[in-house]
Amino acid sequence: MAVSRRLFVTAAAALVASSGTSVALASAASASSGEPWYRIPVSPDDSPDELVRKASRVRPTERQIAWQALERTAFLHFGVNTFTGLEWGTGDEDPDVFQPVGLDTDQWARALRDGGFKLAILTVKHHDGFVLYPSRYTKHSVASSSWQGGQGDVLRSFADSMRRHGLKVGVYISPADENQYLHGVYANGSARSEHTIPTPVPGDDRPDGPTFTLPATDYGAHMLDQLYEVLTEYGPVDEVWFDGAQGRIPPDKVETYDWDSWYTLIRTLAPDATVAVSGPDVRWVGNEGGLARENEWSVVPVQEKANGRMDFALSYDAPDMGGRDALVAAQPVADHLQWWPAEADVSIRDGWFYHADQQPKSVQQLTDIYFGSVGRNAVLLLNVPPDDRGLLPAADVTRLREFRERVDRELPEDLARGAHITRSTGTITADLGTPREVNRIRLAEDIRHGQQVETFVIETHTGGAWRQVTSAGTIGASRILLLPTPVSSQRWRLRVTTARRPPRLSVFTLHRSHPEIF
Ligand code: FUL
Repeated sequence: MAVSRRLFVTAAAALVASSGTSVALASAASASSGEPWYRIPVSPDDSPDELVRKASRVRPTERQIAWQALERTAFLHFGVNTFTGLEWGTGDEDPDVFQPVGLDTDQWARALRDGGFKLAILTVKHHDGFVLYPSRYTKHSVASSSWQGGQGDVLRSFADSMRRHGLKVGVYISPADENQYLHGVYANGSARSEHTIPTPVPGDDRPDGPTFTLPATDYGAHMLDQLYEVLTEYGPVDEVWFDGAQGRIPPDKVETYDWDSWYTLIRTLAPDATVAVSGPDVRWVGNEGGLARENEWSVVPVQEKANGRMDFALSYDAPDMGGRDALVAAQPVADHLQWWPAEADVSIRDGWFYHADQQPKSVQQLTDIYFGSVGRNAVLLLNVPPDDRGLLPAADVTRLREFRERVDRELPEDLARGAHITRSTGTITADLGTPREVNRIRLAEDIRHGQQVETFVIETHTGGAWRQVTSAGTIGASRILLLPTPVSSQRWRLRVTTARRPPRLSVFTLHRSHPEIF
């Protein structure tokens, strides 16, 4: 490999293009000029008011704003488990079990697009370590299967199909790797040392590209090599998903992951990609039911762990992640307040992988999940597992379409469109010209100005006075309120009752769902 023409990126230099940049700039900016940024340091001496003031200054990055706007994203769990019936593989599967003879990733893309999804994340590597593209760094891959004569490449097919159908591309790359554990690489106790990435292999015919010198263990370097392959050979990647589970690897066999080096590589090779959920851009909502909290904050207290890993300062399942009490409760361990928005993952079936005896969730369940995630300031990540033919099952395809149609009927035409709108700080009033029945209300803050609303009320003007119809807590990037029964009024008002600083409201739409079709 002709490294001389490559761009060399060292750990220090790469920080300039990595999450480290933001950290460095955040500290500098907030300390010197008082300007907002996506991550602001906190101290145990900060008063409760100071914590809230700091939280009000935190802002999302451009990539977080773009990610939040996706609203509906999909997971595709697919791999050797699809053929063995397991949820967590063993790492010593015969690669020849992988035989998706009817693979049609265009069918996946069409079904997801028709379901309203904007991005799909493929399990390029699950905990078993089997990878869905022909990697130079493992034999546990599609290249060792007789499927397509060892020439198959699911990742390429997936990425091409998604882009062709207008979906963004995400990759799930499991940090836990049972195959590498069995080969004595994962958790082998090797010290962190400088590695040059990509590691040359015999007959390497890759064109020149950037070369990195980064600290890593043996296994950390293996991950870097695979990340390098995925991020340089398959076109632009929009989300890299690192999960936190250990699979079947014994809990005492611990590999301390080289997060800082992995993030540096990703930021340099895929600067627009969000890194979730063991990553700095997106956090796990804390359950696998697809449900956000009633009041979901995108500014949360965090603490930095070994090798730059971003972690929760409060427990991931705390009932309040970012309200005033949470900011104070986290104070002993929090080192920063960060824009770390919630991603709510759930599977359309009971398992993450396909099992013939499971059925997709009902339209009603999916609709509840939609209101519980997108309707509560989170992005929905719905898993739809391809079957052992390599197709999304017909029942799931139908269900995805029905789900999209139902959401469309839940939130039809905005009745406030064309209404006479008046605004003052924290209040938007819509005069519809004539009384209209409403039972769904959609709200948003312009998150470029942070998340500020703590409580608000919805009121109608009835009998000469404003009367409360409903009230709630946070708004954030997306809040959808469901009224149990339709309310008819000509004048509707959103009034913010508590906020961290004057909010910028960007959406106030009124809808009457079409119950007759449900
Ligand atoms: C978990 C994994 O252990 C599951 O198999 C699945 O991939 C889920 C999305 O994340 O941590």
